[in-house]
Amino acid sequence: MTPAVIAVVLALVLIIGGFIIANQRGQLAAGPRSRGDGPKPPPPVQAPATLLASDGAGVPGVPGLPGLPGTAGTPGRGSEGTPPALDLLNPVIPAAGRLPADAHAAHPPVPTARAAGTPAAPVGDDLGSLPSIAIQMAASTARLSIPAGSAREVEGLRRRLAAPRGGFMARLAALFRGKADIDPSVWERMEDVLLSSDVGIATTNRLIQSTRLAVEAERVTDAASVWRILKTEAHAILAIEPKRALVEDGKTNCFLLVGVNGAGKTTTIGKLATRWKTDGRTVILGAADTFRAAAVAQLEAWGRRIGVTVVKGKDGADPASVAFEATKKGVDDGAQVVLVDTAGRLQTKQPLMDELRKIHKSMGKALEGAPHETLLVLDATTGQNALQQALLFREAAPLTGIVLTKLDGTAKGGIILAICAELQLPVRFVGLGERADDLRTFHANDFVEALFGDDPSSAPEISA
Ligand SMILES: Nc1nc2c(ncn2[C@@H]2O[C@H](COP(=O)(O)OP(=O)(O)O)[C@@H](O)[C@H]2O)c(=O)[nH]1
Ligand SMILES: [Mg+2]
Repeated sequence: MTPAVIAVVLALVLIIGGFIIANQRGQLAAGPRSRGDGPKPPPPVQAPATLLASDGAGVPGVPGLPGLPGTAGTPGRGSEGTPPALDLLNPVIPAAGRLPADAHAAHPPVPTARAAGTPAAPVGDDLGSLPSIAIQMAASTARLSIPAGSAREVEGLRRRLAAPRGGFMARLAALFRGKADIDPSVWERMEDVLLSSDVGIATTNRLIQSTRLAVEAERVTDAASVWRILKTEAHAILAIEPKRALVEDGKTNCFLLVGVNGAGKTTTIGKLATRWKTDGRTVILGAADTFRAAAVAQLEAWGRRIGVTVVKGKDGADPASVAFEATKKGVDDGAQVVLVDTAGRLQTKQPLMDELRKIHKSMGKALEGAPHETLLVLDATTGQNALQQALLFREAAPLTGIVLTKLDGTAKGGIILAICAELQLPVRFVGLGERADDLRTFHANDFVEALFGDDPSSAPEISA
């Protein structure tokens, strides 16, 4: 045999061997009751939140119990691969809250416990297929709960979240309220509520699956316990630890805000500047949305109101040069905060992304490491479309966090779960109105507490 023939034979053996192993793994992960809707092996089962610390590193209070891969705090599928081509001018709006079958091609959903259209299985019916180690771990840690939030903060949030609480949460709570025990159809009906509240297919599946897993591990069927577990699993999705403090002392902290027109960038900058100025920090604003004179004027109005310097260019100036000048002024003045506003017009999608790339780079030229935060501003009322925007903007600049605005204006609000689960980016702030003080620093504990309350009876009656 020549060396070439030996090499070909060896390669064939390796490929066939690899195929057999991969196939066996796929069957293991799918278990005996997988959906059976295609030959593709589904990704492994997610561990329930009750198993995980918020940073995904392990279980608090349970030494030596490691976190499992692919869950809270670990890079998710959303950060891998090439995002699908997106057309924001013609967004895919899923009918009845459901995404088209190929919408998650680059982000395959966690398999559901049931195939579409088939009746939901009774509680725990298909949990025999879950790895027994996961169930044992869940059982041993099932009593872990979310750390208590600050009562005042939670109460304030609860009032401002009246719209999503009256819609999304009220519909969810209605599945549990007044019931001693949950009935088997609860999962199917929960799926409908989550999908129609902008949670999205992938995250809905993840949430339901991990909740069912933990419910089985705890061996509970009463509505109050299932509600508590659902809340814990939602918290695990939302609790993504930011990599750094927003404003570090002794340096010029530079922020770049990006997002589509109308998302709330300029307003958020005004709100942040108000907050940090009130805290006694020196703040500089950069008007790099030079596309419309009105945009510069809007930022200047905020600057005057708050009493902070606004760096702007001449009409039609290069936005990157404005961002550079603002950053440089921040450094020269020893300012603690520089906030750079940008344009978000989608009619010129590609130039916008090129422009953002240039702005990002120019800030880095003015100060090494800047911008320290690139925050994507998303409007919660745009639902699943916000997720598509995020995938697009992520190509233009390395995003470090999300500001989710207008949560006061939607009866849905489930997009916050989808954003965290699929993008694995921390939500830094939520916008709850148009006023300067209507911006809240996002704390997953407080947020979940405000939305869910102690039990289903604390949610309002359905109002929308
Ligand atoms: N209800 C509500 N309105 C908001 C919020 N944030 C921004 N807005 C409003 O959304 C509109 C667009 O905001 P703007 O900051 O100009 O968006 P930009 O184009 O991204 O800069 C304005 O009317 C804002 O007052 C919010 O959290 N809640
Ligand atoms: Mg603006």
